[in-house]
Amino acid sequence: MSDLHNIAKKILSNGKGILAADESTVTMTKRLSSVNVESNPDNRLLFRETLFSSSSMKDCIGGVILYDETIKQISSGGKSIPELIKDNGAVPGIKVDTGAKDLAGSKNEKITEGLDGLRERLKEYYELGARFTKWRGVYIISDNLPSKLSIISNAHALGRYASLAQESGMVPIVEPEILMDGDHSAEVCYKKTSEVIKRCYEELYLNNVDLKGTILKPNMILSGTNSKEKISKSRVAELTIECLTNNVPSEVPGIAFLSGGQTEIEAVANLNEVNKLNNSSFIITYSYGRALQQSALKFWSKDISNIKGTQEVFNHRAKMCTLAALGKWTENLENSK
Ligand code: 5MM
Repeated sequence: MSDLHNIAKKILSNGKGILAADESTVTMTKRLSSVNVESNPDNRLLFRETLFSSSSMKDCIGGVILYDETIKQISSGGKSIPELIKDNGAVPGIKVDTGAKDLAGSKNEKITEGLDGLRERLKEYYELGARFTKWRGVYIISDNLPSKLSIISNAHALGRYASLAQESGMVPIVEPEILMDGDHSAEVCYKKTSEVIKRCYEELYLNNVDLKGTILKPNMILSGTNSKEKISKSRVAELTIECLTNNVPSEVPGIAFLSGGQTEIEAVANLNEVNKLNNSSFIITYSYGRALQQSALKFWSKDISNIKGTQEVFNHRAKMCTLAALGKWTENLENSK
């Protein structure tokens, strides 16, 4: 089996998931400001290092997605951040897109940039220890959106990125994120997500990407944040599984959801339900940013020197996510802190 297949499996197996700690400095500054902590390189490193050295890393976290600043930082113990992550049993990864910018020709939509010079940046990240990468395309739902232009151009970029990542010896995470914003129904989310994912795989085929050495990071099928529709978690799971089995080629080893603004409990309960129903060949797990970090960040902000306490909060979240990735999460376990 090729190295890429092994890396993808290592990241996803045994209920492990991915910690998405790849917030750009702008996003991280928003997160830190929301809890009244100054956003500077030292504080960003301290919070992230606290998570990366938690005891739950070994059993729960298969991979950590880093941002350019973090992959080059040195931890307080003197190890590089990729080394610290590796020593704690996980694979270091890196976000390689340079962000979603306004899409010319379509008002309100975005196109993710970062292809220029990507081959050279990938080489540098590999040397720094990264063994997987991530690129996120962002789509919005409203009457006629996402447009054909957004679907085709974001998929094109994802295809070219994935091929370059594999050429550099790293597993590409392909993340087409349909935002939850809007008043649309879950049926509409299902239809649009299907269209987006289908087009992504057409481009991955075209770019000769080895699908067994990739991971998909999609949204779950949910109704929009402002929708009046309330659907049960078992309906979310049914629609999500159906959408994925109909549109994701079976060679893809695994799917790791983004949390997308769901609360920590919603993200864990929905993932658990999906796994209870999963009879596909896909490993289905998490690649959460907010749904893994929110409580820990809030706790840490009260006293940024309380490393142990912060780690306990994070360990609980990581454990709950892993139970959900195995379809074994319950509310009792959630509350058994
Ligand atoms: C962690 O947040 C990442 C985005 O940061 P920027 O917007 O600053 O680039 C994001 O790519 C993340 O990996 C995914 O969206 C999943 O995060 P959530 O919080 O949705 O689980």
